[in-house]
Amino acid sequence: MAEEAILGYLAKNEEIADSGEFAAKHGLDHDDVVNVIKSLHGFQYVDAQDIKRETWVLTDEGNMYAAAGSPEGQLFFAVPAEGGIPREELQKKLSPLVFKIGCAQAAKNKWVDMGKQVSRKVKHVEDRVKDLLLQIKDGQVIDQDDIKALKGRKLIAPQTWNGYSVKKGPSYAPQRKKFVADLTREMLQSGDWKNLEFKEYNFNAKGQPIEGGHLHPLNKVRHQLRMIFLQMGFEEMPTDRFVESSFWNFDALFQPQQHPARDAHDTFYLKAPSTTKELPEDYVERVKRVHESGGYGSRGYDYNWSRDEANKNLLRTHTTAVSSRMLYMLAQKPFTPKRYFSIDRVFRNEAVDRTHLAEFHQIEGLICDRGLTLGDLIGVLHDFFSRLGMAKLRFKPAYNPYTEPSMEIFSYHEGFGKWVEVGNSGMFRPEMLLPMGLPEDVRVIAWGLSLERPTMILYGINNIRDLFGHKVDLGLIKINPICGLGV
Ligand code: FB9
Repeated sequence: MAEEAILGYLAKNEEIADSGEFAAKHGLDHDDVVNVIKSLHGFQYVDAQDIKRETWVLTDEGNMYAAAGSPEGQLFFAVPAEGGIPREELQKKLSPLVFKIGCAQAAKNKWVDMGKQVSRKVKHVEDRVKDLLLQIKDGQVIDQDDIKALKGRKLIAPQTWNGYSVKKGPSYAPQRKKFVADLTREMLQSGDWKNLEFKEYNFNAKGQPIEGGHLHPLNKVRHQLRMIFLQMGFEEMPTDRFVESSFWNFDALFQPQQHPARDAHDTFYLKAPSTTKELPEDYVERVKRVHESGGYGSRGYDYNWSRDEANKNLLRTHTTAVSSRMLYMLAQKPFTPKRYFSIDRVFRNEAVDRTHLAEFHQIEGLICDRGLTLGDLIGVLHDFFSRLGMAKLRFKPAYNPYTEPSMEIFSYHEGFGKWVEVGNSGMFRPEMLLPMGLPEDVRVIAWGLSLERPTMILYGINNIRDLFGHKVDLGLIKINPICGLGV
């Protein structure tokens, strides 16, 4: 509609001086005209210069008086021509705002006498304010003093009117050529292609965003760590069993039954199924004995070991529970050296804070072989962590119920400019290994760390809730960089 009008008008006229007048003259909505001009300008059918004009528009109050008359006008006509009207009476006839302003203005214009009885002082009045407001509404230009007065009464407000003057453009045509995007068989057969305009290829067009799956940063780091373990000749342990018995999670690791980690406010015990179905009875007997009275050179813990306690089911607190199962199974066969690793969820009934949730992913590595020493452990830790980009390590003696000696591992983090605790390690106690049936000279060195800590540091995530759980912003999952570990 507007397009034909504009292109048609320019066919016979040099220019459209003012899009506003043009729209008014052709009964078109100026906004439509502006949109068409912008589009025609984009395709160079026309050359549009924007013109600005300061105009005045009525405020909401201005619109009210343009419709109903100015307050003073309404007040004057509410006063009977003869005899006047009691002030209260008059007040009831008008809204509080109109009455208040009306009184002031009508008095100022000496139109009425504002006593207890309100009466007219003149026969007839012109509601000039209303007329002026209507003129402005109609886009007419009025005298500056009147503008100032109406503006002063907040009945009008300034507005910049944007329009265009339009001339023919370099690719002007009385009608917009239909640009076709594709050359079709029909066009070739009909020969229509000869007088068709083909749309230019926009080689900068972004194209449809290809949606696809995105790996969570935790899974990217997990993948890199798996690659590192596999490259170091480790086998992955099956970790799909979140529910474990206290026996494999604690007792098999020679962790005493009254150890604080075993009480409810550190461990999630299950209401159902509350107890495990079966355990290797002969092995259980040996674990009971080593806890109660030792053996294998150990004097044990000297307490009454409870089978019921060992039977309790829980959410595993560490993947070391998987290591105990795997080492026990290994001991049931002729001994062969093994390198095992696990990376999966563990659950701890701990206070949640910036770096701790009630669950995290534990990474664990262990090497089971004859005559291994602490030196071998330190050696493999240097090998493992150097592949994570952490070459400078320091070790601090530590304590775990299932390893002796034990060491906390620290790495110097260039970025933080300080030593960061990057894990824990140790040599599994004979009280753990020998009851399983592993040969005397077999030693098992092992270490553990979390998956969340390195991921938070590598991806600059400050609060663990932004990394894991229902508060994670999916945007992060979609646009996080590849994991540079081990590459
Ligand atoms: O992950 C930890 N720190 C860490 C690891 C890597 C890292 O990489 C950065 C890119 C540079 C940064 C930090 N930690 C272990 C150390 C601390 O964060 C510690 O405060 C929290 N620990 C968790 C347990 O919290 C209760 C991290 C988790 C942890 C601790 C110990 C083990 C596993 C996970 C273990 C073990 C073990 C020991 C002996 C034998 C077998 C397993």
